[in-house]
Amino acid sequence: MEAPKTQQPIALDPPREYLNYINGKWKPSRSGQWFENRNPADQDDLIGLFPLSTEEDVQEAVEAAREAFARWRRVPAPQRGAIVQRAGDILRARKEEIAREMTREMGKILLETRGDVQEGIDTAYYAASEGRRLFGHTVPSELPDKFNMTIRMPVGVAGVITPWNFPLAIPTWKIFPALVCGNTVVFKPAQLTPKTATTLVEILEEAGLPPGVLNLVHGSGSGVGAAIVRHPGVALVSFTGSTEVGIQISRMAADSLKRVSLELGGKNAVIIMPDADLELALEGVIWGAFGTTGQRCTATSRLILHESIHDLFLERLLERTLRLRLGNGLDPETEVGPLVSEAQRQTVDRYVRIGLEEGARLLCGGAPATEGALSKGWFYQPTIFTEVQPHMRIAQEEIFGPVLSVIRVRSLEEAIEVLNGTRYGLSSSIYTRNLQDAFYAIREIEAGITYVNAPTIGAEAHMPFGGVKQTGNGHREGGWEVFDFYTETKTVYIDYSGRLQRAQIDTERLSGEA
Ligand code: UN1
Repeated sequence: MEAPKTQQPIALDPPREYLNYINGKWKPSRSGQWFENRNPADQDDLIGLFPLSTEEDVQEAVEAAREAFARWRRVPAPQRGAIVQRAGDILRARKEEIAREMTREMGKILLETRGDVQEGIDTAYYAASEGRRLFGHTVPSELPDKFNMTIRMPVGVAGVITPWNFPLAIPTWKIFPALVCGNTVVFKPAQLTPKTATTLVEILEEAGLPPGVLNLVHGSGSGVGAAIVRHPGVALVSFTGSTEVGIQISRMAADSLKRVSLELGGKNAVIIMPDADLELALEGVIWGAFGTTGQRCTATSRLILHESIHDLFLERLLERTLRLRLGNGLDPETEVGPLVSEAQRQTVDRYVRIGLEEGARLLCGGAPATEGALSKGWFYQPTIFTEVQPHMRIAQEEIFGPVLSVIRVRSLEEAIEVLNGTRYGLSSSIYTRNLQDAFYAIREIEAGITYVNAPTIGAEAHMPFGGVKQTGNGHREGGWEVFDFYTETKTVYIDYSGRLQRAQIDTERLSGEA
C-alpha cells in the first residue's frame, strides 16, 4: 500500500448549525438537541451540527405534508415535473461543489461522488419526463356504449428514510418520483449524511416547491424514523438499509396497512468462467469489491472462481489490490476512501476475525490502515479471503466493507448454486464469452439484477433497481416501475348508453347465449 499524499487545503463550508425544514421554514428541533457530523477521513474536521429531532417534530412535519397534499395533488403532473426538472438543472450547475461536500461527509472518492450527483440529475430528468406520461390504460368494455380506463392517483404523504452510502442519489430515487406522482414527503436522511440531504432540500426549495410539499426531519432511526413509520397520517414508506431494520419497518407499518418499499441487504457475487476476458474481469472485481470501500448494497462481496483459472486470477487480483491507494477521497490520487464511521470499521474488523476463526485464509488486508494521515480516519485495508466455504458467515452475511470472499467451484452449475445459496438476491454478475452460459446464468440466477461481463454495481436511473428474497419486498426503485409504487390505480367506467347495463349478465344477451 502506498503512503497517502499530503492534502491540499480545499475551501469547504465552515461548520455551523443546520436545521429541519417544515412547512417551508427552516427551524431547529423542538428538543433543542443537536448531533455532530464529522469527516470520516479526518475526525478533526467538524462539518456541522444537526437537529436531533423527536416525535413532536415528525408530527408537525406530517401535518404540514397532509395539508400541502390537498393542493399539490391537483397541480398538473407536467408542472410538478417541471419543478423536479429545475432541481435537476441546479444539481447540474452545482455538481462539483456537491460532490466535494459529499466526499467530505461520507468519504467515498470524488470520482464516485460526482457519479452520485449525476445519478440524481439523471433521476430528475427521467422523473420530470414521466410527468408528461404517467400512463393509465384504456381498454374495450364488454358492453356497448361504455368506456373503460385506469388513471393514476397520488397516494398521500410518503415517508422517505435513506442511507448514507448514496447520500444524494438514493433520496432522489424516492423523492423525485413521489413528488411527480403528486404525493407530499417527510424525509429522514441518515445521521451520517445530513448535509448532502439538506443541500437537496434547499435545491428543491429554490426550484419552486411549495411549502409543506417536502419536509426534512433530521435525527435517529429509532426516534424520527420509527415515528414516521408509525404515524397514521403517512400513507407510504420507502426505506433503503439493512434487512433487519426493513423487517422491523414492515412490522410497524402493518398496523396501519401502509404500503412499504424496502431495498435491503445484499451478498452479491461475481462468477468468472474459464473463457472470460480475465483482464476485464479483474477491473470489474476491483471496482465492484473496493469501490465505495465496499459500502454499497450492490458491492461484490463474493467472488466465485472456476477452478481452472482460480490460482492465476488470484495472483493478478492480489497484485492489483496491493497497489490500491488509500486516502482522503478529495485527493485525486486516492482510489479507496475511509469507511463511513468507527462503528462500521469495528463491524468490518469483527467479520475479519470471524473469517479467520471459520478457517478461511487471509490473502491480504485484515486490519485497519493507520499509517500517516490515515490514522485520522476510519480506513481499512482492502481484504481478500480465499478457501472460503459457501456456508461460512463471511460468505453469507452482508459486511458492508472492503472484504472479498473467494470461493472455488468446478462448474457453472456449482457456481450458480453457490451464488444462489444466500438469503439475499440483489445484484449478480458473470464473466464469460460463451453465449449459452450467459443466457443459462440469466435464467438461473436468483437476483433482481444480473450483469454479463460487467461488475455488480452500475445501475442506471431509467432501469428498475431492486432485489429478490430478503433483499426487499418485491418493489423496484428507479425506472418506470417506481411510478407504480407512488400511485394508486383508479379504475373508471363511463357508461354512455343511457340505460342500465349489467356486466356479466347483459353480455350474455349480446353474444346470443341467452
Ligand atoms: C446502493 O448501493 O444502495 O448500481 C445503490 C449501483 C449504484 C446504486 C447502488 N448506482 O451500484
